[in-house]
Amino acid sequence: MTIATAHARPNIALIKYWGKRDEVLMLPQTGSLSMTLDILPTTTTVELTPAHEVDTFILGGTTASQVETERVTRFLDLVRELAGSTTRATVRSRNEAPTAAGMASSAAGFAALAAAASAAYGLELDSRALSRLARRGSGSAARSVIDGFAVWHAGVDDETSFAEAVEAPPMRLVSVAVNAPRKKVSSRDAMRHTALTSPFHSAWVDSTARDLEEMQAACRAQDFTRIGELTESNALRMHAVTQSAQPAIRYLLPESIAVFNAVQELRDGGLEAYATADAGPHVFVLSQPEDASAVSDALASLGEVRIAGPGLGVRIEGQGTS
Ligand code: 2P0
Repeated sequence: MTIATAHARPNIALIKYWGKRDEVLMLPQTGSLSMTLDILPTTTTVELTPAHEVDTFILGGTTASQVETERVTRFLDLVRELAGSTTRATVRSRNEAPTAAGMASSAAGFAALAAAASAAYGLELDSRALSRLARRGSGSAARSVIDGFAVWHAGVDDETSFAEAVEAPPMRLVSVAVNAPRKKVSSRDAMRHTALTSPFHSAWVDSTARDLEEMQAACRAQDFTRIGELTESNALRMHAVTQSAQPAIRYLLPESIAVFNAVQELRDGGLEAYATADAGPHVFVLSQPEDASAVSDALASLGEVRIAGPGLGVRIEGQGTS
């Protein structure tokens, strides 16, 4: 194959990844657990261009920056190494999620790039190998390879650090996009800074490892209440540890806190909902499917709301010779 297109969607972690133990292999300090969403897809086409001396990266119809293109080239180098190729490529990617605003666009982006590039270069990778490859582009991308709910095993080396599907009860995530500017600190820099400077980081790592065990047990038991409690407390701890770095990193804005408060009030009123947020100000609210509309209506005055269900992992949508 010399051209291939893949679709992937973002995922939101219910148990978060925040810290690497190996920055080259992209091994996390803890495992994490996520829901791949059925909204905001990324579509990526990789076309081999034997006549070119460099890779080209077109993002949303515009030539990407040098920094973005270098990151894609480093990732394509891994694929070329696996395929025994030196051929350059043109990558065209379209993203429905707001890039760099805490909507997990790098997860969908690198899951789609891993699938499209491996197909274009003629590799046949199973889901585990694709998850390991996507991880090298962006850690959370390992999880967007997988349908529905995924656990990313921290692992001890390249072979053992991959995501796979887990059973979970039916759930929805209501995204509440608050009005916010583009974020200033990337997740990658922020997690490194947190690990280096927060006196609480080791407590974060220890407690997240325990949270993941408990979350997997709650998923097996189909215990929505426990899943929700763990989701919200793990997210708040992640934001606490970033704020305990020196200097502090704050992703949550007053508008985000208002959503966490409103969710608490919904619970107090008998509507079961739990909030989480990634490295940005937007909030995602976990509910049972039958409650999602009520949760969404109740939060609509606080941001742009959208209900997401569990979505498909990465898929190749077309391939051939150009
Ligand atoms: C997560 N996040 O588990 C956590 C929670 C954001 C907050 O994974 O350096 O883009 O590329 O591996 O995956 C975002 O970080 O970072 C992330 P890299 P990534 O979803």
